[in-house]
Amino acid sequence: MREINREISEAMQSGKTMVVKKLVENALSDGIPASEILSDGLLSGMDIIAAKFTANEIFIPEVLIAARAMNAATTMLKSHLTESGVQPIGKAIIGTVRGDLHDIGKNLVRMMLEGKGIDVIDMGVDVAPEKFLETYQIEKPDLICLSTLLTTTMPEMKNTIDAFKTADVDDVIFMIGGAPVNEHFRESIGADIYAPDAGTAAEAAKQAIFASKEKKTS
Ligand code: B1M
Repeated sequence: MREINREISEAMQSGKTMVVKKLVENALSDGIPASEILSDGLLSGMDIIAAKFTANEIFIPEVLIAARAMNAATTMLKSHLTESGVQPIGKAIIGTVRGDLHDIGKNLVRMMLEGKGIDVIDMGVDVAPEKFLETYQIEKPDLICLSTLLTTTMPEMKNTIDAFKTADVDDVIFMIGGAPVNEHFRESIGADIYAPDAGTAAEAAKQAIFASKEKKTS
């Protein structure tokens, strides 16, 4: 791993937002690809945070400040991870489901979707099923993207899909993701796509939008 990515990882873990931002700026001006800064610097640092949190070596305040630094840095990488001037191929709504406040993974998925030329409406965290439905009715997106990190909020994914069924909305594609969910869970709640990571999510979203548009025109 490059030294600067190690420094980014360490500063992020300590929650030193200003230092992380400066290091990311330096790395970008040295020509280090944004994707490498993301994977070797930020995501590898968050893996260490996750392991320490699980082992009770650090607690919520430390995780929270690291997460703030992580979000600030990924925002800086956004324009480098997404192609500018791309004509939108479709529209998506994304949000973390009701009861869940985790947003780092969701934010990465949003950026990657934008990178594929998808217009994304980010509803933030703790989004209730009726809020997803209300926004769907205004925005009419091709895709609804649900994220969750907590096992306790996994049922909110089903509640959201059920709210659409109850409202007789069946022409929307549901994509789900987040650490506790998997393909088996996707099937059990009637979602259309499960993606394990942001890159896979973006490619799957693009393919699904193309397939749905082709179906509608044929
Ligand atoms: Co929380 N937390 N947390 N936390 N937190 C976890 C998730 C946990 C696994 C840690 C642990 O105990 N080992 C655990 C959940 C256990 C469980 O449910 N079985 C946990 C817990 C328990 C909690 C609290 C309940 C703690 C408490 O209060 N006692 C509390 C809950 C608050 C709430 O939400 N109501 C809580 C709080 C927090 C912080 C606020 C401190 C902070 C979040 C800050 C923020 O997000 N702004 C936090 C963090 C940072 C974590 C860990 C350490 C890291 C999560 C993360 O950002 N990972 C996490 C431990 C872990 O994940 N191992 C943990 C990096 C991120 C890039 O990965 O989000 O997985 P991830 O996203 C990936 C994929 O999952 C996928 O793509 C992303 C990138 O490739 N993906 C999608 C995600 N969404 C997708 C959607 C898609 C497709 C792919 O399509 C739509």
